[in-house]
Amino acid sequence: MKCKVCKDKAEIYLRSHNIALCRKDFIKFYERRVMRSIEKLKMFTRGDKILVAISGGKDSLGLLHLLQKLEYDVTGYYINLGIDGYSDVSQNKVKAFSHSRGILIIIEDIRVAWDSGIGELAKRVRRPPCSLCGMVKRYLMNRAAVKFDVMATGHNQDDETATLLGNLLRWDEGYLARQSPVLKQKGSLKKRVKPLSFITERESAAYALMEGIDYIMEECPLAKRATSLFYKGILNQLEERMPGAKSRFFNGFLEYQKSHPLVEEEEPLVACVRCGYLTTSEVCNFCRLEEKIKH
Ligand code: Q46
Ligand code: ZN
Repeated sequence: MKCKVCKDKAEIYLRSHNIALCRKDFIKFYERRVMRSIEKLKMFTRGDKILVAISGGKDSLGLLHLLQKLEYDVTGYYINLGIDGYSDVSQNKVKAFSHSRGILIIIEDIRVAWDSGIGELAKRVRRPPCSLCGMVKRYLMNRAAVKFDVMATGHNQDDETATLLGNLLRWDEGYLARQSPVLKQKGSLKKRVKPLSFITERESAAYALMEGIDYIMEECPLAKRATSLFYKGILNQLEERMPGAKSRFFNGFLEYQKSHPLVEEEEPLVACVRCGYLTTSEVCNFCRLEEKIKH
């Protein structure tokens, strides 16, 4: 197969775009699409200080790499969740990435404050690990983002589509209203953006490989029971039968949302009496968790 642009040997075929591209032209094509999302949705500009949340995986490291390449002002933010056989490997990848590219990365380790990893904590407070992990990560990221203008995450189109399916299956209006590639700043909670929202998982993996990014390939071992993986499997089966179904589903939702905006029932946000974080109750979930762990 030949590259549609330069007629050299193609390295990737993109079924949903019906084009084959060589390495050089795929990278250009990929970067142009991410750039377009950033500009069209006014995610950030070159004057903004951007905190990029990274896990050591292809999406987040690929995003950080791309934004540095495009000369944005970026800093990485990594949380070591203390997951056996996984977190230390991913932290090493993140450190090597930071050294080789001269990108500043802030590293936080939850074991420093709590003496145990997220799996152990989840057992202690009897909560599903991913729900606890999500809450802890959100809190720490928002806290770290205070000194920045915007926070970017590496969620790709497959992640967003799986989330959308889950939200629809539960008819969760609140989550549906908030599902967007751009979430505006709310008080001290900084603006959050997902520049890879229109990039598939496969494209993101291909970009990371072609750009020589050494990322952690294994999934988090605690993800095995995660429903999001199950939804991704279902959506991939759908895509197999009906090419383009995933992006039609996701883009269609975003279009629909524009003309029929769902109104999020907003509970007033107040500052947590312990830490000052914006929350809907007197004490935020994070401080409540700390308290539970202490006892
Ligand atoms: S890190 Fe945390 Fe994920 Fe692992 S425990 Fe679940 S939420 S799967 S993105
Ligand atoms: Zn608090």
